[in-house]
Amino acid sequence: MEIKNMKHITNYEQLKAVHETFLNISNKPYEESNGIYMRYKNAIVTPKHIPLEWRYDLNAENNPYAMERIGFNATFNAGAIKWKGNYILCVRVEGNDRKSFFALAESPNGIDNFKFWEKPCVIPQIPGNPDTNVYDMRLTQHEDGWIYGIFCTERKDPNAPKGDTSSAIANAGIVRTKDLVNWERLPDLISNTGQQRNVVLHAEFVNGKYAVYTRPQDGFIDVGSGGGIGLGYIDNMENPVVQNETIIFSKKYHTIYELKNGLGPAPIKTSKGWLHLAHGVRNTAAGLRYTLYMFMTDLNDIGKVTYVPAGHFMAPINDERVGDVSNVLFSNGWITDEDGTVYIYYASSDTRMHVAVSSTDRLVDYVMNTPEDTFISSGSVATIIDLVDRNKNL
Ligand code: M1P
Repeated sequence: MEIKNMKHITNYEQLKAVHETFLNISNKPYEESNGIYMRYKNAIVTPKHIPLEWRYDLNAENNPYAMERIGFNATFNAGAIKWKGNYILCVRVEGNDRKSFFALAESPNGIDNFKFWEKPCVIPQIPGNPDTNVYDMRLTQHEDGWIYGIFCTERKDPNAPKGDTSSAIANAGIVRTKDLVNWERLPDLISNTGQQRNVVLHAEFVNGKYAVYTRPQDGFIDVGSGGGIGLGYIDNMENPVVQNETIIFSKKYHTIYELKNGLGPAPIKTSKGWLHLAHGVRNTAAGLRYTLYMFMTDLNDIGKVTYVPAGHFMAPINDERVGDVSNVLFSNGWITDEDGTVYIYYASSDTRMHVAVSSTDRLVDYVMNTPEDTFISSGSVATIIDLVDRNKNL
């Protein structure tokens, strides 16, 4: 039976043509910028980008109403890597069934025309201990020759009291690949500091060891006493025991990372130090607010934080503010071109992916020359007056 006035394409060729036109829409930057980065107007990967073959049974005999058979809810928190000259996002795709998985989307220019590869990634399971849900993969091209993907694996808490159907345990799952197609599963991270999320592999060996940024947490949501970005070392990724884990960047009262924080993508190496992008979380009457911030660590001592600009680097604006989990920006992927252009891939409100473009020079300048937080209002005023006075004397 037809439904009166329902606008719906039932011709598959037409459906494909409309989808193809949508995928090829070009993206334009906002006219205004703060000089630090240039945000692009269109979201770059959304559920509408999901291939029709994943959503529809395209056999009209099986699907006479041309109805969607599998629905997708969100595409967000993507890892990123430059691969064979193209820009690849390892997207967290969430189905209507609430399960997240990883799928690669590729663009020739990093800002638009992202298209998913034919099929989602197949992540091998640990025998007898399958992941219930997986998300937020950080891709690191390590100097050992492998591309590692570290992601959050979530499983039901086996010690949850009867009737508690929500308590879960988060840990870091680890895969590696040489072609982005075949993924080898390694054991999950072994850490003695509680649950783990936002674990990121550093791209270089440090004193012959693998270095991992961690985010120990007491519970699934609350970081509790373990809060902060940690750094630990692993001898062998096939037995990933984290040793000497210390917190290098703590949460702190009355900052944008008052409640918790977590590292984004693997840091970018520059002549001045390692550039880091992270998220900071604070509580508000409207719920948690996630913004992005940057900091730098010492080139030769990666545990030493050298520069921390005050406040957020990026916060949700306009439509970015609203989604499944509103008031959230989250980033776990960026790509640096050989000429120093940096593509910052970020998700808004746990719903869709965006891009902002900057350069290593600008980001280094931002991190080194933005005033630090004084942690009190009168200090902020003094910082502003200092700038006003210096401008007056020009
Ligand atoms: O909902 C916001 C984010 O919450 C978690 O991040 P964190 O552990 O730092 O609080 C993750 O579930 C992340 O995927 C999500 O975007």
